[in-house]
Parts: sequence; C-alpha cells; structure tokens
Amino acid sequence: MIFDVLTIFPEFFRGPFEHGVVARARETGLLDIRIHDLRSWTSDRHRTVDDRPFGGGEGMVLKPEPVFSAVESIWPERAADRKVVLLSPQGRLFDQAMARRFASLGGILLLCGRYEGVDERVAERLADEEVSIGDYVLSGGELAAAVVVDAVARLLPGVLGNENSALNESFSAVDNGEEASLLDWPQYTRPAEFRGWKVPEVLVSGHHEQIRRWRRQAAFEKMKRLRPDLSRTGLRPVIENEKEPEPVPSGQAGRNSHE
Ligand code: 6GU
Repeated sequence: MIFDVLTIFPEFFRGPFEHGVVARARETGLLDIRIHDLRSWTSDRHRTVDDRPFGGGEGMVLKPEPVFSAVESIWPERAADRKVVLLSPQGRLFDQAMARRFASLGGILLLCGRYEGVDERVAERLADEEVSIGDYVLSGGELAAAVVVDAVARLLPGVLGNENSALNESFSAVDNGEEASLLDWPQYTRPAEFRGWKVPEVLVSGHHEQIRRWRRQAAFEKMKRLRPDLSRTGLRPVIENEKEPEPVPSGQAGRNSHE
C-alpha cells in the first residue's frame, strides 16, 4: 500500500515513520510512504501557501492552488482504490473500522491541514473524505496523519507477522474486529509484588478457566468505568478461547492482535 502525505512540515515525519512497526514494514517493502512538501507546488518568490480569510477573522487559510496542483501531480489519475483524505478537526471521526477500510485500499493521499483552516474548495472538490482523529484541536494535521498511517499500516497483511493478519481477518468476520483490542483486560508482569501491590492472585494460580473468567470480568468492568460509551454499543471484549498462555507471569501471555 502507498501512503502519500502532503504537508508544509515534511521534516515532521522523520520521527514517526522511522521507528518500530512502520519503519520495518517500509524496509521490507510492505508499504511505501512518500512525504511531499506543499511548498514545491508554489510559484511565487515567497512560496506562499496561505492567505487571509475572506470575510475577515483570525489566522490564515491554506490556499487552494498549491493543494490542487500537488494532488493532481502526485496522482495524475484517480484510481477507484485510492482516496484523497483531508485531515481536519471538522472531519468524520477516525476509528478502527475506518482504519480497516483504508487498509483495503491501494493508496491514500493524506492532506495535512492547519488548524486555522483549508480553503473549503479542497474539502468539497478535491478530497474524497474529511477525517478527524478526535474531538480536540491540534495545530496541524501532521500528528493526525501519523496516527492514521500507523493504525492502517499495522493492519496490512504481513506487517505484524503472519499470525496476526489471519487473526485480524477472523475478528473482522465476527464484527468485533480490532475494536476488541480496545477492550483488552488488565495485564501484569513480574514482579508479582511491586511496592506492596500484588498482582491478582488468580493470574499466578495457573487455573486457566478461572484466568479466562477473571479477564473477561476485568475487561468489562474497566470498559464500564472508562468507556461507558462503548459499553452502550454492546461491544464485547474478546477473550482468547482456544489455547491458554503459559502460566502468568511468563512475559509471553497470548493476547489478541498485538505486536
Ligand atoms: Cl485531523 N487536524 C487538526 N488540526 N486537529 C485535529 C484533527 C485533525 N483531528 C483532531 N483534531
């Protein structure tokens, strides 16, 4: 899959895409990330990308010309399996289902907006979708683009290793998908006692059926406490149902769909 990112801060992406899962996937050719500097598509001496808003008001607005020129030169044709995505706080909320949908595409072109705004003709006439990563305001779309790339990349076949891609498919099939990972149970590792705080007894007991029950219950309780919104959707924690991990703590507890 190809990720194109259009930004006025190309340097920003040196960090996020050069570490961990995304970096390895790039090295092995499972995905390609191309960072494009919006200023390359300006023609004036000052390489101007923004201007004052019509109607008055604070801040500056990204001009349409460089953005249209950039997209039309990066993608001279618009294939059906490619989407132009404008990142802005007004967009549709990014979630795991959207990440899965993007992961099924051949490519996405992420347009990083600035918080003051992007000329609305970009949203209306150029972007296929307008996406936000949450209900808060960032100073630009760059962090959001990095979030989207990471969330989508780890769903691509082979990126997390073969076993996970298969697991992801089967979860998708039962429509509890990756959302199940949001509802993971509380995890502990050694030491069994730290500063006087003990790991729940059942986890060190070796009773696999009791461990399963404890995990389901603990996942539910934590969801109700921290995510009452998810609780109301009927989303259910997925507790591993086949093979139990080695007696905890071994550092190798078998979780679903994790690196
Ligand atoms: Cl995509 N952009 C900005 N500027 N702020 C955001 C966002 C995006 N998503 C949440 N807040």
